[in-house]
Amino acid sequence: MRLKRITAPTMQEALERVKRELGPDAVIIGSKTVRSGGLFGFFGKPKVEVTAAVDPAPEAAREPLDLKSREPSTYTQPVITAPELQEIYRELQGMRREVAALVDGTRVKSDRVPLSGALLSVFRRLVDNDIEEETARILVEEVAGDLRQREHDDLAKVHAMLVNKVERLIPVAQETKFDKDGPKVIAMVGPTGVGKTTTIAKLAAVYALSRKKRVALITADTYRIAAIEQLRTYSDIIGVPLTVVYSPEEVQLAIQEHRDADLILLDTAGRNPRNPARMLELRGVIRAAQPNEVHLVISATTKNRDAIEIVDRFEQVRFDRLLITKLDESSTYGMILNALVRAQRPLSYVGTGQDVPEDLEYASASKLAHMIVGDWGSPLELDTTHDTEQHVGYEHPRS
Ligand SMILES: Nc1nc2c(ncn2[C@@H]2O[C@H](COP(=O)(O)OP(=O)(O)OP(=O)(O)O)[C@@H](O)[C@H]2O)c(=O)[nH]1
Ligand SMILES: [Mg+2]
Repeated sequence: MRLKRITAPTMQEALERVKRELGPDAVIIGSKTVRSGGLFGFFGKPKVEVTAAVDPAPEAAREPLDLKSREPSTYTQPVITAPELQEIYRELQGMRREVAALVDGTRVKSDRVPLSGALLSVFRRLVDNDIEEETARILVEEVAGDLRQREHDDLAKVHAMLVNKVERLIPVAQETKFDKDGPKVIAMVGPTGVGKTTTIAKLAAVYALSRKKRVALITADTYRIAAIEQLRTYSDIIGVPLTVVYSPEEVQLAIQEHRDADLILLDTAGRNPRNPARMLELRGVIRAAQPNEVHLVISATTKNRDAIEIVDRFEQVRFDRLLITKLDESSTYGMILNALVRAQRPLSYVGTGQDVPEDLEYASASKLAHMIVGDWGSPLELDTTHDTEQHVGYEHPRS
């Protein structure tokens, strides 16, 4: 039996290659989704890996049967001719292929659910922590592949590996570097009420007061009178200038006006990502400002599906970093991983409360990975459907 492993972007393409390379008699004996390229092979595109087997062609396929040479010697006229026999053989081969394809269809599905026992419980815990099922499955499958079978129940080991893998999936943006070529312009965009203005106030305070940088604020949020007042209050307290702009042209003028600053923070109006007209306005502001960095601000309390939609819809505006606020208000953090996987942009800061400026931190991949995986303080409920082995309660590896 000849075995061959084939990787292709889709199952259909993989099957076509199997047919081409191994012939129509090949039987699929396994398939799985693999990822390559991208960060840790994870941000790369999923591919299908198919293992196929083919038997050397039976003699019948190579040479016509010599029925005449067979016993009994009294044989005079064959009931069936060699060409007819060949035809029947071909028909049988065709049926065999169809059956193989049917079996393969079921196999592909069941291969996608190889988790059982401890690993299934771990998978469920990740999904409970709001990690998308597909991501959770890939993570657990990767951990399972890296560990020996008997280590799958060692939850301390599984937890540590998962944290490590999640950590490697969290790209963190480099800190803004200042140079003498003019100010760095950082813009905040995002849905309404996520903490854009508060985060700008926190950054302004940190850079102006602690780092002694020349900071200027620009707000394009003239949508609500209160929004201007909110930022003006911060600018007065921190002691940095604020310019209010009413059009994309005015944004350019304001940036010009503050050309001696080290850092210009541009606040924008919160936008409902489902409102195309408002999103276009915002795009106009960002295009005019040409910021060095655009941070898409998302609250950690956002539902998974909404976070994905926000990421997708803000693509048209432009963003190069994700900034997560209200970490303190959420009890699960899987959404952060989902948004990162979707956005494929690094994380910049995380907001951890309402206090200006102390409740702002640089994103830490390790800290977030622990939060996303969860600390599994309580023993996991083991799934015993497929695995009846007794399980010992899990102790958190850090405790
Ligand atoms: N708990 C918590 N609250 C926050 C955080 N960041 C901002 N907030 C609060 O969220 C509310 C909205 O904050 P804003 O900064 O006005 O939000 P925004 O995105 O500028 O809102 P719009 O300009 O109206 O779109 C305020 O009550 C903030 O104090 C955070 O990290 N944690
Ligand atoms: Mg605001």
